[in-house]
Amino acid sequence: MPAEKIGAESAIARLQGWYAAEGRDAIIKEFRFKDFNAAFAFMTRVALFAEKNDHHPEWTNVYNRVEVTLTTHDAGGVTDKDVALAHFMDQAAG
Ligand code: H2B
Repeated sequence: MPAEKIGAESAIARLQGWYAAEGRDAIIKEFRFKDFNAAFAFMTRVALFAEKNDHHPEWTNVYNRVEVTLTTHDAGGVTDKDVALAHFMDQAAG
């Protein structure tokens, strides 16, 4: 059974620094790090968590920046799985 859609607005109310995407039900945050090494270390930690939970980010990396979009493809929008992944990312970013 797919996770239940809660929507971007109720997700960002439970998070810090995330905002709603335009044109789709998703949440976005840009993380900035000291350098590429720090950014990639973050991505590695997140990748292991994502794989363990079978829930994966859409993201791009340019040097020390990682821009992340979270949504649950199976549900067609934001679910508790995205909130959990967002919380993990916020902690992993320190
Ligand atoms: N990640 C995200 N963000 N949304 C999904 O719906 C999703 C996923 N589904 N990772 C998983 C993988 C699914 O495709 C596999 C088959 O379990």
